[in-house]
Amino acid sequence: MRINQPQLIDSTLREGEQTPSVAFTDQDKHKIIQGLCRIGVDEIELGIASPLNTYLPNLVKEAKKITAGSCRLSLWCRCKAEDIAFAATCFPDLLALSIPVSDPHIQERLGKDRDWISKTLTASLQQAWAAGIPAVSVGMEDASRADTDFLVATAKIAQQHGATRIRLADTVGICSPARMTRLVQTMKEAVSLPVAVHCHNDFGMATANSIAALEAGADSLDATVLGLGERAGNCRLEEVIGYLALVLGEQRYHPEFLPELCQLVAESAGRDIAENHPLVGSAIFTCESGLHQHGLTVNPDMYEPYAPERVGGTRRLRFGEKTGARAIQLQLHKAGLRLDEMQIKDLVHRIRSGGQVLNQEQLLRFAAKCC
Ligand code: HCA
Ligand code: CU
Repeated sequence: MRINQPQLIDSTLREGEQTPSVAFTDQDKHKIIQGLCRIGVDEIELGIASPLNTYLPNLVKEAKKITAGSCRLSLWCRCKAEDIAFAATCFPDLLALSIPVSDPHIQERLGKDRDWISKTLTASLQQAWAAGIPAVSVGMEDASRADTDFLVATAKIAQQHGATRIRLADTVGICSPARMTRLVQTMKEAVSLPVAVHCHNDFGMATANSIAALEAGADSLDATVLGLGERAGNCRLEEVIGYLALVLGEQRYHPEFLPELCQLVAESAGRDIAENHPLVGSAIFTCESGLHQHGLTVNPDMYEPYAPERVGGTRRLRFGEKTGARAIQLQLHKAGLRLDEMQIKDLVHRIRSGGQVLNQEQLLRFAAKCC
């Protein structure tokens, strides 16, 4: 499926830092910005513009030095006059204004009505332009639970008042790919602005929903490293970079730098990376089962969607109770070791019942001892 050339917005330093107990130091932030830049993200959301976040003007300044114009630097804020005024003093390349669009958020949380939302959004956009902010995105919070007519009407207001793009937030992660597809199509039909999506991972579908959005015509997506974010987090940057670069052949991103960046964020956030974590888990290229080992030895494409080296990994074969005769035979053959049928049978039996898992080197040593 053809997709528009996507724009990746990283929100590790904004939504990612909303994760309980995650607080990046300035130094962490600088290194993360460097890593994101190297990978090729198009925009970095640096934080929440609020007068309480006094560190932000300096962070934007530092980020400009680090990125040297290679990606857009944005700030996120609510539609509050003092926050927008503060954002302007930080000189971001773009301000991501956020406004709730679902009735529960509008009525129960804010105690307002739809009309108030429309007026507030209009005033906020006018204020942002008047303050000299060069680009303004409008994020529609809880878009996936909003009334479609009001969602469209809000997007039209954003367009009418010059918004640079709109962003649909699946705030509680309830979308499925098909639902996300419909949401994006509705938006693309309603306005001529670039459409972004912000997907949460409450049901493990954030990446699938983000890719579905791109396939449905969306122009940008939000992601965070390791999916850091509220609750189950957000769309994982490593997964979308991986999919775009390694499956769809998008050349602008550099998945080979993912392990380093993910490790850095994991350490800064005090998180472990599961060994089977997509793209960056330490064991994702380790194989022990006979069927897969045989296929991998014939041609790695059989059981790998991309070469491990593309993400700085190495294929590792392990030989133990799941390993079959054919896979072992192929390994020995490749190493120039010739065993007769009886010897192979005996070797396989000993490996499978030995209660140990051997690596390739250990297998060869073990086999040499046996013959
Ligand atoms: C949040 C807000 C947000 C906003 C997204 C956006 C969401 O819950 O912290 O402005 O595009 O998920 O709705 O992150
Ligand atoms: Cu969010």
